[in-house]
Amino acid sequence: MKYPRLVPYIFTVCGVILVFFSFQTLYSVYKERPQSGITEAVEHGAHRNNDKMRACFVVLVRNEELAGITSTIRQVEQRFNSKFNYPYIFLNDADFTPEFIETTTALTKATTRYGKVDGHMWGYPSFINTTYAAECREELAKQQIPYASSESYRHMCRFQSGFFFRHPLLDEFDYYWRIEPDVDYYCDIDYDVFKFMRDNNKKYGFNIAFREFIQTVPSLWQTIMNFKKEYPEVVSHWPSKKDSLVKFVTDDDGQSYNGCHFWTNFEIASLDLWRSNDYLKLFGYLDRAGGFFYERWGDAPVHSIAASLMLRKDEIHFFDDIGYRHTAYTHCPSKPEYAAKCSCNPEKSLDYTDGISCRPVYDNALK
Ligand SMILES: Nc1nc2c(ncn2[C@@H]2O[C@H](COP(=O)(O)OP(=O)(O)OP(=O)(O)O)[C@@H](O)[C@H]2O)c(=O)[nH]1
Ligand SMILES: [Mg+2]
Repeated sequence: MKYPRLVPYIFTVCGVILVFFSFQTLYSVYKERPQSGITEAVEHGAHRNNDKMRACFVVLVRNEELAGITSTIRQVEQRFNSKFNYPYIFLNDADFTPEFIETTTALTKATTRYGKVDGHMWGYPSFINTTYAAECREELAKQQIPYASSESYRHMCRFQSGFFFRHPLLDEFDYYWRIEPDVDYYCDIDYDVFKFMRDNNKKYGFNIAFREFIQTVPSLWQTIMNFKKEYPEVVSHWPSKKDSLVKFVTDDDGQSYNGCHFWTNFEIASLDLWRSNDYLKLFGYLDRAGGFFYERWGDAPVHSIAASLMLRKDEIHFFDDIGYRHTAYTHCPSKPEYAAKCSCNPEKSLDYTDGISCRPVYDNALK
């Protein structure tokens, strides 16, 4: 080497430069870190918005409805879920057949899970008099009410009212979208409906409001009113009449039920609504009153009255943009901006059909 005496100086200069840049980097990291709790909260919020939602489709279905659920899932995938990949949770009171599992798994890239509903969620509770229940079914059948004589329909309604959200396969989720066999979804949905629910603080979403056969729920309203009297500490959490949607379910200031309900064969909602202590207490009270078996209480009036009393009206959302058919009834959005996304006829929409639809009652209750 030509200048061996320079080596220590070169090392010293390099060391100084290295230390200088290290300090600068550390300083810039320090400067860019959130300086207050507020910045941190905003960042956390922004991060949360991009999180995958803990949400799923819930499908209570029988093996023999495979063709019907295949048709529904094809549409759900095409209209929405091929873009978002939310899992499907299939539930059944019997074991799913390998054919059912194979066929439905092949319909989607999303995860599919299959669960059996056990006896305490689907069956007679010990306090039900099954002989009397059979007599009640016979009585109702004389009135030509759909499913009047069906036992399984009653187990289904009780399960959908008080248990599906407690099935272990749903433990990891916060929101659900209920789907059924043989329905149609008519519109492309290009945004994440679950994020919409969370970001807008919505707890319950529907698209058809219908009038119930009142003969199926003669004592439901009075039972709920009795609950309100007996549990003032629960009711004290509920919104005031003015802030709730109570006018959706009663036309005479709470004297009686008007039969209006959200059609629960389509539901997008928060699972916490049903898992809340308030709802669990209410459901337990209704269950013990026996109306799921001695009458034919549907999950639709039960969910609808509960949501209308327990939620503020701004927590309930009408999904106008989700065109839908179940049996003979359709909701098809009429706003021109949806025309290009939907394949249904707004003139066939149930929304303002006299005597059957409760949309006018809903609109009025919102005021
Ligand atoms: N596993 C199982 N699923 C059922 C049973 N009864 C009904 N379901 C499901 O529960 C949901 C509601 O049942 P539906 O028979 O469609 O009741 P509904 O919508 O009031 O009546 P419809 O107007 O005939 O469609 C559907 O997803 C059915 O597949 C049952 O006994 N076992
Ligand atoms: Mg149905």
